[in-house]
Amino acid sequence: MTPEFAILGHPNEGKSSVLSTLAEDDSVRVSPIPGETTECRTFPVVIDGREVVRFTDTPGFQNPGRVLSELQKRAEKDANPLKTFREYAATVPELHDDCELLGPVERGAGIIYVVDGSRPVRNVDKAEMEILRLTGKPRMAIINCKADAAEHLPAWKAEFRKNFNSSRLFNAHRATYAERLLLLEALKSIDQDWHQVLSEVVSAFKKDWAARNTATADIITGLLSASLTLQLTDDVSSEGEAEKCREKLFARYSEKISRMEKDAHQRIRNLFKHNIFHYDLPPHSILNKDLFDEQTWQLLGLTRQQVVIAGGLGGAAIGAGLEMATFGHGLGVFTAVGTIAGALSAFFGGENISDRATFLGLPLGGKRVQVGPAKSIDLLFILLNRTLLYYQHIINWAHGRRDYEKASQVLLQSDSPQGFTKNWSAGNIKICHDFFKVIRDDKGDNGRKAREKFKQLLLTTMQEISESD
Ligand SMILES: Nc1nc2c(ncn2[C@@H]2O[C@H](COP(=O)(O)OP(=O)(O)OP(=O)(O)O)[C@@H](O)[C@H]2O)c(=O)[nH]1
Ligand SMILES: [Mg+2]
Repeated sequence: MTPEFAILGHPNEGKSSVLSTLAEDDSVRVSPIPGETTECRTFPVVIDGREVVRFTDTPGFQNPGRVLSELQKRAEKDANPLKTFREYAATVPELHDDCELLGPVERGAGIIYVVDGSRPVRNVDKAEMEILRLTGKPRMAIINCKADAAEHLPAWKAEFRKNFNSSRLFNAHRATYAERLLLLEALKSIDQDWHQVLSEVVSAFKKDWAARNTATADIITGLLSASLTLQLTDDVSSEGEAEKCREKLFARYSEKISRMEKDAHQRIRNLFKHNIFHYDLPPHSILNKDLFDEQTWQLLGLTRQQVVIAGGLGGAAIGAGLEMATFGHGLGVFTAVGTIAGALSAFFGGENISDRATFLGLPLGGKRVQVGPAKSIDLLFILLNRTLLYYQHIINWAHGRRDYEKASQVLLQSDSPQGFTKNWSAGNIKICHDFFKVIRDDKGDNGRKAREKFKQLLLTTMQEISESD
């Protein structure tokens, strides 16, 4: 049987937000106005086509004092006081919400009680907790602090010790994948009968996460292969035209790669079930900079030491990298070479590659200008770091979070201005280098091995990002 948990509590404490984050469902309605949820609604968590657990959103308690006294009255004489109370409450209009919210509990759902721990405990809360205790159902309390205030936490915890099988801090706006798993793990302990089935739920969550990471690794290798092999050519008739043509080609080249990058990011976002909102990155994020912005390249490219390592692995792949590194970051990678076009041509070619000998068999005396494929491994590192940064944003964006503008200012202070590859070892650089070498030709055993190793490196890195705070 699929385990069900009902999220209960006072109005506006963040019940729907907690549910949204736990179930990774951004279709859950959340609102700053109390009383948003008026009917129960069940959200299934489906993994591999199978519903593994379901969470039910409920309206907040409206009359906890009255509900408690009615329940207490019945507790003395009825075999099932919850049932007889709900039969009674169904006939009293002002008890609509209270009757509705206890529906899932009556049918056997476990209870997750949500409070905003940044405010003091009041008598109505105590009444609600007593109601839940009287139901006799397995229950856990969640402290969702809406503001950064810890002074009331000891009082809340003391109440919870009396009334719940377990309690946990869980922030609907900031909870990460690791914290969601910890919460599910903790749910196991609230009732022995659920231990087995919830262990299966936890394994299903882990397996699903690993599958998403694998799909992300495929998206990243696909993006890198497509952009690093991208090649644009155009024909011109004179040397004078060639310079203009190169510039145009560079513009098209960078546009195309930017589009491929956006598309890859969109696919990653879908994998992690972010559907409804317009996703704004924090203003300080390096991802707001253009892919071909100088700062992007300074911060996310190879370090000087890594350039030297890559150089040692065989000159071709580092292209202009070594030259760039010796110019020094302080000078500005791009200006050091003179012009953007100059810098780009160092990285991506852009020279006249051949005389355009014939057109329909007639000699024209023109030139063919070619931009790409990337001569240097730097583009691989830039795209890789940017995509991993995007991944970090996406996996840490809690689904219950809806205050996008405010959120974007505080979100992810951990968005480091440097790339994830900054501290990579020579071994890892070699894996990237080998991947870069086979990127244009993935046939044969060597190509397959190099791709596999690179993908493994991506998976390890993503795992580390998932598990870090
Ligand atoms: N800052 C902050 N705000 C939160 C948090 N959780 C919820 N909120 C906000 O609190 C308000 C109420 O959240 P809901 O999830 O709708 O609360 P609810 O308990 O379902 O409310 P009702 O359905 O009206 O009973 C919304 O504006 C949320 O964005 C949190 O962890 N931090
Ligand atoms: Mg709600």
